[in-house]
Amino acid sequence: MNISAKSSSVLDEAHAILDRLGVDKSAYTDGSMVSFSPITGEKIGKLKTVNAKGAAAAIEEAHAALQTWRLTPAPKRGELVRLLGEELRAAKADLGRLVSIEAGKIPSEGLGEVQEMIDICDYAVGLSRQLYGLTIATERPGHRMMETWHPLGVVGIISAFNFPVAVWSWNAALALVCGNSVVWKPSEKTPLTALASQAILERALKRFGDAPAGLSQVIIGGREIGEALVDHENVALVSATGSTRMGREVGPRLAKRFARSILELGGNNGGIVCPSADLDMALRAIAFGAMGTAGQRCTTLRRLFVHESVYEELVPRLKRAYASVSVGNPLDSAALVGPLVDKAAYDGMQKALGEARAHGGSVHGGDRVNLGHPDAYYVKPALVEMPKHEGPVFEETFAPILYVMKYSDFDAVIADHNAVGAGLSSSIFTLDMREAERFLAADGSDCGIANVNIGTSGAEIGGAFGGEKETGGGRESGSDAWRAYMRRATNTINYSKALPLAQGVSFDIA
Ligand code: UN1
Repeated sequence: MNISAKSSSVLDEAHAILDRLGVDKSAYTDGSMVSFSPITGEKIGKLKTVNAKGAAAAIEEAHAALQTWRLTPAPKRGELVRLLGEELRAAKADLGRLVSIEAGKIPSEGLGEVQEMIDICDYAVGLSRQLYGLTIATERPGHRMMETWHPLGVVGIISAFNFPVAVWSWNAALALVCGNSVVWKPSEKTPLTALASQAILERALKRFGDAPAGLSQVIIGGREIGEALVDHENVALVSATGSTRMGREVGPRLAKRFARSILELGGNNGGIVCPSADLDMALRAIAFGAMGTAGQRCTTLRRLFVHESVYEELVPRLKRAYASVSVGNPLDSAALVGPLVDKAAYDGMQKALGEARAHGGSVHGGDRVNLGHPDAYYVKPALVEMPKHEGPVFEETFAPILYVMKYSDFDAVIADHNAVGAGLSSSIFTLDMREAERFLAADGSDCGIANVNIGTSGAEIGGAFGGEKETGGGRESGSDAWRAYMRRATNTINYSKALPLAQGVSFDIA
């Protein structure tokens, strides 16, 4: 393939954006890793890659940068992230469009992803003046005890195609204000948006002036560079977003060398519609949660439990919404549902639908939509009425499939809701305070995110993002997620003239 000789509007537009953002053309026209646009299925980049040795060199450079960055006052580190936020604001239209081109998102979701990046930058700037520890009462006179938070080290980021740039920014913005350096391995499906984000960061670095070289880098390549991040002794933390299968490999390898991990893995998110639910509101929330981003969010609604008393009212309306939703090219239409990322995603979806049928499920939608691009995979979102919570319902299929089940008993539906491996996001639609509070209580939803009268997807950056069980247990973004990017030291200072031992121990040497 000779990419530069081939002309196409998607390719041309992607290259024009990269050019405007200052990415060197040879980085994406002259290499061996091919990037595709799911919108047309065509090749839009040939990226230069690094191997494990190149990854190790990047890690070592980041480790050298750490030595000065960790001593830079945190509010000054915040200034770099403030500039990154400014550059992202200026580049929002371009980067959002590139996200649409490379990940297939509709324009408002591509732009929304960049907005998430801007939001986390703002958050991190404020945080750079709020990295605090406690002062703790001591049992000894003339002593003071406190905790200090120090930078952790090199932070490795492994991100997925579906939020190709926002997840990097959640981690990088926090890691940088916390005094760490960063090495990022983006998804092999979305390397162009990574180059663009790095170019935007480099603008901020240039304006900042004296940040150490190699402070925050992107490395483009395959599995071996991910392994280099996981195995390199100088990487203190790896924040990895992807499948549970990936997490099962990454987690133990990091644990083996006592490195830290933030794992943001699969989700099999459930929603419950109770008898008192505001059905108009529930309908919209379910539609966005299940069909938005073509079902390719970790937080996508995948399982819906509807009380038998409202099933006949809600489900036909949902079916109509599914039948009428616009599926199309996000770049030249007002479609709400864009393409699946690739053929493997389409095949996975069809396989799950086949299994659902075999379990007695009745499938509405799910067919391929032909837009004249043989290598692009557009589908009608599928709503599947399942007689029971079983079979493929237990699996996360990264595609727009919503399994709908009828329930009658509240305790039983909570048990079914929690019966899957993943524990990322969940929601309940009810106006009954007892049901709402129970869902949020210790014996309610077992997920990291539990919502009332809001769908499962589209979390704000201010809360901690992540989930339990097979989702991996990590937390990113807001709340006190920053603590995972720092190490805590407990300091006890004796300003007295005596040396009392804790717990009343005597140890008087002659
Ligand atoms: C993901 O799909 O990996 O809550 C992240 C949401 C977005 C982030 C999703 N803010 O849907």
